Parts: sequence; C-alpha cells; structure tokens
Amino acid sequence: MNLSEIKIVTDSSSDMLCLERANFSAAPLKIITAQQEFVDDAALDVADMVTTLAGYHGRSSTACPGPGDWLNAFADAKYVFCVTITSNLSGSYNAACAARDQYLQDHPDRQVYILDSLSVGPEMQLILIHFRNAIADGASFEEACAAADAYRQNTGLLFMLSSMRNLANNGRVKPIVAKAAGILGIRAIGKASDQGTLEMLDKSRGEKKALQTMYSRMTQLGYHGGRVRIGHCDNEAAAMALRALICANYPAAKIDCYPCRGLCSFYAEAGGLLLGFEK
Ligand code: X90
Repeated sequence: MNLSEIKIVTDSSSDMLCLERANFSAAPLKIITAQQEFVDDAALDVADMVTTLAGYHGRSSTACPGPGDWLNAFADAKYVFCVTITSNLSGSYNAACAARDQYLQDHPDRQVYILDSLSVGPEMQLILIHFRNAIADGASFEEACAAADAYRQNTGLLFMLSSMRNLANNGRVKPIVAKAAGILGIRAIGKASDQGTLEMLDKSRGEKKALQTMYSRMTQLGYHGGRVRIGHCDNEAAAMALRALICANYPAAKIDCYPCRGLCSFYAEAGGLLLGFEK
C-alpha cells in the first residue's frame, strides 16, 4: 500500500494542520459568539481569538463539521482513514459516518474507515501518526486500520485545566464538576474516560503540584517511556516543565509539545494542558 493512495483525515479538535509524508486534511470545527464565527482552520489566529473571547461576556458555543465539510476533506481519495473527536461530546463522528455513507453510495469501489477516538487533541495525533507509520512500514489499508484501532486501546489522555467555564456553559460537564476548577489557584486534573467523557481525578493547588500529579497519574495509567504529545493553551512553560518531569525518568521518550488550535483552546482555556501518551 502506498501513502499517496490514501487520504488521512481528521477534525480540527486534533490540533493538527498537516502530517508529514501523507495526504492530509482536517475538517474545521467552529467557535461561535453572537458577534463572530471563528473557523478553526490553518488561517485562524488562535492568540487573537483567545484575547477576543477573554473580553467577550456573552454566550459562546461550538459547532462540529457537517457531512458536507467531511466530504470536502475526503476529496477524491480511493482510501480514507478518518479520526474524529469523541462521539460522546460532539456530533463530529456522526457527521463523518453520514459523509462516509454518502461517499460510498457515490463511489462503491472506495474505502472509508472512521475511528471514534473517544478523546481529543494529542491522543488523536498519536493515532493518526500510528496509522501513517503502519502504512509506511508496508501494512495494507485494512491492516493499518485494525492496527490504529488496537493502538487506541493503549493510549491515554490526561488534562489540566484552570477553568472549565466553557465546558460547563456548553453542557460538556456538570456545573458542579466545573466549580472546582473555578477556584483561584486550583488546577483540575482528569482523564478521558473509556466512554470518551471527562472524568475528574484530582484537584491540585498550584501548577507545580498539578504537573507532578499529572506525571504520577500517567505512570499509574501505564506509561513506561513511549511516545508523548503535549498540547498547551498559551502555557508553553507548563508543557516544558511536564516534559522535563517525564524526561527525568525516561530520557529516551519521544515528547512533542505544541500550542493548541481553536477548538481545544476554547475548551481547555488559558493555561490548560492536554497530555496524550502511550500506555
Ligand atoms: O461538536 C462540538 O461543538 C465540539 C464539542 C467539543 C467538546 C469537548 C472538547 C474538549 C477539549 C478539554 C479537556 C479534555 C477533555 C477530554 C475528554 C474526552 C479539551
């Protein structure tokens, strides 16, 4: 199987704008206020969006890609491998499935595989990279899809948030859960549950303690030196500090840090960290 025959597709909650050595496309989510709509694509000025939203006190919400957006992303590929944000927090997966049904009706000879990541951001990136590597290593399309599906069982996502206001306002967590993260100086730490929802684990006072807690949680969950990706919302220092904690014990670990794009910045809010890792 050749990578040039395959389109690797995701939505913008993966924070990925391109994927080396692959035909790649991301269907954008949108961040919406009464005044403005931010399309989460490569052209979005994320820092400007965060500043604008910080000064805006009206209602804000998000919208997932529709089937038409997904069809645009599939373009004209013979093989499509697609990873979506968790179906338990977004309609993105359902829209992608509707797009697949349409695509296969129009082109019965093609193949489309949709994988519900039950996660977001950096864990989606790990799955996308794993699929690409499997194909590059000579797997068939079916084999690489199965490998990505199996791999997903062995990756995890932890988060650290200092505000859960946007998550609560948009019904993604109960207000009572969000309250803990609203207290000044408190960082809420949690993980993506097996059902692809937010599961709270700890409340830490101060960032330094919070990062240590994140590190011990990831080792408890089975991390032992594999690949890691850390997304941060305007908090590179925390991402670097977490990387240093991991490196101190696993000097050979492959760890990449990156700034979140629009959707993750909206929900993780300023200071937030998203940690994807191999178990
Ligand atoms: O369809 C839509 O409008 C998108 C809704 C997305 C809602 C959740 C985004 C979460 C972003 C926040 C912390 C990590 C939570 C992980 C749970 C699986 C990041």
